[in-house]
Amino acid sequence: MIRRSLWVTLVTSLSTFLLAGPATSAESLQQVMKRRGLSQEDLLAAAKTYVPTGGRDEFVAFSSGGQSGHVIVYGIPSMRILKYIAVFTPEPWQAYGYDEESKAVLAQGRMDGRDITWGDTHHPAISETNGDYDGQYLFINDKANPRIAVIDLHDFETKQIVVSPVFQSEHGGAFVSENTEYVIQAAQYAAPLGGEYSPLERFNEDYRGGVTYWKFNREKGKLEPENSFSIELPPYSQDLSDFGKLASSGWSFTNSFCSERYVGGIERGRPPFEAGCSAKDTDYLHVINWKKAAQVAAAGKATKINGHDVIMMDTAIEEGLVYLIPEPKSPHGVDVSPDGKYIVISGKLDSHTFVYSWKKIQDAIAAKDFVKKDPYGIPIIALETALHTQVPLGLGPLHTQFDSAPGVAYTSLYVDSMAARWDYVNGKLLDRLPIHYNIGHLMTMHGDTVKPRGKYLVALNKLAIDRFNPVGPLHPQNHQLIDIGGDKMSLLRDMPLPLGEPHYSVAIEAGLLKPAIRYRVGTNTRTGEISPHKTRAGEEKIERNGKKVTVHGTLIRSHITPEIIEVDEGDEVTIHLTNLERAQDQTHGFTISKYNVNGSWEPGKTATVSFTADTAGVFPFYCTEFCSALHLEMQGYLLVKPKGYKAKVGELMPKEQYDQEDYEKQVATNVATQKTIDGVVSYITGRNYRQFATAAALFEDAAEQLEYAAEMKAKAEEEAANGNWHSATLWAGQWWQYQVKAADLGLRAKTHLEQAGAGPAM
Ligand code: RUQ
Ligand code: CUA
Repeated sequence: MIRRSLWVTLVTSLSTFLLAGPATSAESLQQVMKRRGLSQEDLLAAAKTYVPTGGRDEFVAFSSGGQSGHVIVYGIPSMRILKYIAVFTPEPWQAYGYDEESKAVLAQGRMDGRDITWGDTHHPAISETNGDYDGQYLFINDKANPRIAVIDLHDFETKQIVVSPVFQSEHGGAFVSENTEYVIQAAQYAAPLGGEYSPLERFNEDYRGGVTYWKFNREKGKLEPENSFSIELPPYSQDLSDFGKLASSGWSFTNSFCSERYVGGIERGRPPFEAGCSAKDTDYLHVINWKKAAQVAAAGKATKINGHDVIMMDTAIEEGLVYLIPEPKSPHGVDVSPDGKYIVISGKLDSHTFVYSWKKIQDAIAAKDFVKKDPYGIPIIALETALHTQVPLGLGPLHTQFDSAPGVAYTSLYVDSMAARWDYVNGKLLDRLPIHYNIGHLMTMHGDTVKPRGKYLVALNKLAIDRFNPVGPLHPQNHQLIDIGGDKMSLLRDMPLPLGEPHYSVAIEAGLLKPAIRYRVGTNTRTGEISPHKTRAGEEKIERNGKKVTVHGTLIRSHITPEIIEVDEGDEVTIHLTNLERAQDQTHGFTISKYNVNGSWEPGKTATVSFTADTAGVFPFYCTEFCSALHLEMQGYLLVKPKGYKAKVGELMPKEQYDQEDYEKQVATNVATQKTIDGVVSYITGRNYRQFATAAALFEDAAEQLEYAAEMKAKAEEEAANGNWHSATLWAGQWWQYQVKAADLGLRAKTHLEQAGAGPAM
């Protein structure tokens, strides 16, 4: 009974721990500052970003995870990492790419019959309603393998991957229209549309760029390839894009580089791409009427390429869907102002940032005020005609984000390693702040919406160099948090990111996110539907059909049902498990040693693992999440019998060892435990605990555990009545386990109520 006394100690020490207040430090603030060499500014920055233990951040950021193929979620201003969302790449903890349900999502991203096990994620986009983030969905692109993924922010899981039917690479995605009607994906490196071969000699004739508008069905939470379309564009290396908003609603903007149409060939003695692609002084901004384009596609005027609607250039020109405007050399970002009246573009190789006027562009289109046509016949509006102003901000300007103050924007200066704050309406530089080092994207709160929130700016830096403790030649990434609430920008904090390389990120007011804490029991989380393999307590079974063995099992603290799975060598085994927990954060894992089987089950989830039992032997399986004090005991065996195995005479399960005395001892313990529990319960029910969400949830969980305890009690008593003392003792032990869990939860609820100063029940 050593284990039992340990339990009591655990429960008591837990409650003492919870009741004791935080340890007080004898050191004064001044002493700490001196010891750690902190300045007043450091302290101020710390105070502006510190979120006390148990506290919450004001904003939640979603950052691209670059080559990791993931999305990184972190809080602002604390810059604490909250989650990695697996998108294009398997991730074992979330079991993404390990259970059959998530494998099916990754399989949607197969290309040319090939599994692609990574992605180069660049630009996340939060779904919008009336031009502002609504917190429902997140989209992100894969630059290397032209794909877009849909993440449901109800559970932060990837639900869908769509593959471009026409492009060989992309970059200008994902960006959403004001009501998330469409998600944009622009090609990057030109190639024949649809993946055909053509020699580089035919670059100008056969190679093409383009922009895809993926139709989003909000009710289903899915992109609809059948209702999506593309526009064929010249082979100009289309780059970043943005949707128009308010004044420029219905239009979208995509810039480009290498409009020189240079094809490289350094090994053939030709100057490299970088020289040939930056020879001209300007590239082209593509101005596209997407609303009209959608009508043109719907009217059947598109050509099918790989079953996908493509509006060919001739049609696009004829229908007045596409216009070009020269833009500064090798541009990167194109960003539409919150009112939709201005379009900001920076050329990496031009020290000016250009502001175009939507009004002037519109007037030029209406008046057919074009200077000439490009080699493919697309009308070109003169730069002077469309330009509102150009401002010398610094060297290597890249991306722009907006402030809550009207007319104020922030632009990253890659070469100067600075962030510039400026007035894009009046063309004035306001402030510059050094960044460490080489800033790429930058991001303000809701900074690309119709309603930027100001407050903070995050610099997504390309290099970290000497900012952190060295960890070898591959450095962490560095996101720097900047206070933009005052007259001058001030640097608050460095955040090392050990996952790279992030490009863009977006940040939403935390209160706009409403993630679930549990699933309806039996949910296939990747489809959101109830799984046909949902299994309730008591419905667990192992079935055989020829060589196929199917297990329907359940997970709940602290056991896996079934605990013994016996198969024959060569059997194909499928295990469907359902996590029956309703309690918050009670995830269970499941692995079978040496079979590369791994899964994660959040409360309510049903998921499936499968394998061929091709190695005979004894393979322990267990829960991989430290879910409870008896987590280590959440175990079982897969027994794979070798071909032709014959049981030896006398093979028996180990002998029974408990008698009536043991049973009675256990029952006495349980009765005593119940007294303690009753005391806690009456304390809680005597208070207005329902007004304290945390306490109420803990109490609810405790009540559930007590129901299980009652079930176990009934089983124990039934066995005892039949004189099966061994079984009766074990069931009584199980009854006690549930009591302990209930006591633990009840005590936590009680402590919470005491600390919160709960009053008497009404
Ligand atoms: S891009 S900075 Cu996709 Cu700007 Cu990388
Ligand atoms: Cu369930 Cu550990």
